[in-house]
Amino acid sequence: MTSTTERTPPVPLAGTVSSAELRAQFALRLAALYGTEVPAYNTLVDVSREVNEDVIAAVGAGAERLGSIDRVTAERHGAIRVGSPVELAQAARVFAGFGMHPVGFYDLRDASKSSVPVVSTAFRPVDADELARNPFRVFTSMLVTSDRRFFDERTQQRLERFIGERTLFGPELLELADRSAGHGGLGTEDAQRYLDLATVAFELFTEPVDHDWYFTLEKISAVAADIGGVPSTHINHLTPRVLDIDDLYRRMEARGIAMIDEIQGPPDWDGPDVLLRQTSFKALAEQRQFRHPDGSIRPGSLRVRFGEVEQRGVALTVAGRDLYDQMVAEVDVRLAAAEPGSKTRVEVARQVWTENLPGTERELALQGLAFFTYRVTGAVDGGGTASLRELVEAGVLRPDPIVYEDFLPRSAAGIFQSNLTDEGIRDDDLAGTFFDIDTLSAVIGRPVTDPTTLYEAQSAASLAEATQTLGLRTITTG
Ligand code: OOG
Ligand code: NI
Repeated sequence: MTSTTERTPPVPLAGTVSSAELRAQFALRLAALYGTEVPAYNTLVDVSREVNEDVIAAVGAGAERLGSIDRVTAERHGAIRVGSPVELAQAARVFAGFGMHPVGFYDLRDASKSSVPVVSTAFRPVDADELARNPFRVFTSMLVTSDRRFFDERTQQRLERFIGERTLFGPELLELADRSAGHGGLGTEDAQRYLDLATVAFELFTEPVDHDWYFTLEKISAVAADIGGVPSTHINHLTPRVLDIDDLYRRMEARGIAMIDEIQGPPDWDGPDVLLRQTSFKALAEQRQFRHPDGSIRPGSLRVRFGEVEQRGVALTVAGRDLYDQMVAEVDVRLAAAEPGSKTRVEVARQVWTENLPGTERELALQGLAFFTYRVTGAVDGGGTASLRELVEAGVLRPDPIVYEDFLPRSAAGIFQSNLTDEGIRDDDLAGTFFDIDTLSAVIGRPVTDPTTLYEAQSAASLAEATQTLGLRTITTG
């Protein structure tokens, strides 16, 4: 695995636009584009801004505990879907020029009840200061055409031929992206060209869609049709970040926008925000031109693109994540045992969380369940050993939460799923194609980082610095 220092971005030359500036511009360009394609997105952004302003007015500086208001206001994630290893490797080059690297492996084939034949990663900045400059990330899914649970041999071949014949990212775009990645930015003119070409690559196609091919695929999986049944990739959704997702959900419904039934991820509860909570409005009908077998071209409608919003919390350690996964499983068990309709998932979850998860950030830190950096706010007699607990309890160290920058497979599957009108077809008697973080790294041609190593490194560096500042030999944890 590549270390964090090896990933330190190259310092851009004077007169160039840095990859962080390029990334911020890229996020703005995509937002402008997506707002013209799916106007309901603009409503979501407006409501998100209102919610954030109200939280800041009510809570003040405390609202910035998980990121400055400037960062949160500008923060977006996008989602795109590609059809082959070649397309994914090229997407990785396009994103690398914006200082966005593959982090995390998500297998949505097993995480969903319905037919979602993709594996995914997220391209995002990895260093804390790059994240602070602009945290734009893109959840990127690749269709697994060889997976027999979804595609028979004939469909696989036809898919691979169709996808092999299209070009998502042209040579000029890839060349500019490589140059930007190598130099940490581009000269002003090249920067504009790179942004133009990269934005156009994610614009919705206008060419007609082969009607019969699209709907053959849609019967198997609407996600497969959206990837392998159309001439190019496009933004599936763009997601703003809010400080109070429950409030946002109510305000969107009050405006008459149909939201999915539930907020995905952790429940609304009295303890600290952890990981990620997400919700979305349902995919809207959009017109496309379809080419029919008799050669005629006629309009029809599709539902694939939607709007999503998220609230982020503190990143969990491996132990914290295990506990989280156990709580999710416990909620399923209790919900299955309850009288149908007597309790909502959120009600059950709130109960399970209250019983199992510490209700304060401090205890999350001291029990090693979540990641924090530590600020020195006092002094001790140097030279010896002290425990993290005694230092925090004496007010010598103050834990600051490290925000979760990644995604949750079950929520991602829930988001995919809630927007499918039909479950599709999946034959679980057949073996799937094997994929893990290493196979995905091989496809991309560069290592996909395990997100936990990034949080761990950040937390360990801050403890090492605190140990030195306090003149201690060691600070013991756990
Ligand atoms: C991606 C769905 C996952 C998220 O935020 O969890 C996702 C997609 O629909 O392509 O974006
Ligand atoms: Ni998303």
